[in-house]
Amino acid sequence: MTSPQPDLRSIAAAFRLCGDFVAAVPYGSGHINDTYALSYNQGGTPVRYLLQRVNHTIFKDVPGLMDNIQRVCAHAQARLAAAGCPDASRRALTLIPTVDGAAFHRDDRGNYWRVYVFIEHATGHNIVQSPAQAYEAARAFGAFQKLLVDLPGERLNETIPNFHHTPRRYEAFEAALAADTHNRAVAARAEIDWILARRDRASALLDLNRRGLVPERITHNDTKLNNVLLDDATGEAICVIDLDTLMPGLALYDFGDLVRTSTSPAAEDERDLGKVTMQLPMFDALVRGYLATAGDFLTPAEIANLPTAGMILTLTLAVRFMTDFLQGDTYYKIHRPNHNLDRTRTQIALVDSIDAQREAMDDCVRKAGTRP
Ligand code: ADP
Ligand code: GN1
Ligand code: MG
Repeated sequence: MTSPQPDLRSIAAAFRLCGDFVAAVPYGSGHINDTYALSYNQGGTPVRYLLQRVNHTIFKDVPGLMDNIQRVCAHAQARLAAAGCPDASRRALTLIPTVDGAAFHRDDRGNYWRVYVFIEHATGHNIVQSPAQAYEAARAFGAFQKLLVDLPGERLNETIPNFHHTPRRYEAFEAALAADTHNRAVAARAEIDWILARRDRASALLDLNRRGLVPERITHNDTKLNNVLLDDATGEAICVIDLDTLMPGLALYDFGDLVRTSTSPAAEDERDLGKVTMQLPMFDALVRGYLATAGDFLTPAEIANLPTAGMILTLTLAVRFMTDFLQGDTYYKIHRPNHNLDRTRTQIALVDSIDAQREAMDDCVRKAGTRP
């Protein structure tokens, strides 16, 4: 979102924050929202809060989205309290209400703002460093899905309809290609052809759902590695964050995006494609971590299709990044020319690496499924 710099101090004043405002600085590396760390002085002790402007161009029903988040955070906090958890505010996001008691603030320009308790001494990593990290991330997202199995109340709002609907993503890509409004197709011919050649894969996960093998669940839908905070001291995954896409979905979407973001030693926008590879020890750790918490409710088809999910989610992101490149970079934040094309290329390289190791990945899942 490009708009004049907001007056963060007055926006912060709309929330029930304790202490004296010190500073607000941009924070994190998310592609969608605008995130700031707010520093306050609470009687001599420095305290931070996490302030976010929700991207309402992308999320068209912010009140509905915030309703989902409120319900899930309250459910998580109730569970933690019932379990006697001593550090519940580090283990689940806690919204701080506005001075009027609302979950979000709307400013005079129509922007939506929210504040969370800042989780200190924990990091969302952009690149996986060890199988232990992969294990922890998958364990945490599996536990998060499990937490939501018995969420009371109505079906959650769909914050972005058809978010992981790969055939629809292909349709959007084909429309962008036909329009080619920025005359960029010529610069990406090889990548476009690669994507077109894999169109027949697009329905793989939806077909499993249609055949009744893979049920609808409540899923996170944006399980990239940096959306789970790992404790800086112990490496334990302590809190799942970025709940904007919480909605009905397939468990395989969540596992697939973990494979996409937690198996390669290269950044999502790495230009040296030789570095992009699906590392089997990371995949093995993801499978073990995920099954440790989700294994008791997943169906056999969900478990058997964990490798397919990794391939499909990575393919889908190749399609989405390419679509945004062709449309002139209107969706994802970019920080250099061709950024979305670079991101597309890493996804393509990762799908190729997954394809090349498919048998070994299937073996991994089979072995994990039979371990005690
Ligand atoms: P985006 O949708 O733009 O990715 P996120 O909700 O993931 O936004 O937030 C961006 C970054 O801010 C995260 O990657 C994480 O580093 C940091 N972050 C988000 N929530 C918290 C929190 N409650 N405490 C500490 N850091 C947070
Ligand atoms: C976006 O918000 P962030 O940066 O965690 C995107 C995801 C993509 C991801 C690619 C709402 O996630 O779907 O997988 O970028 N979120 C949305 O890095 O589109
Ligand atoms: Mg994020």
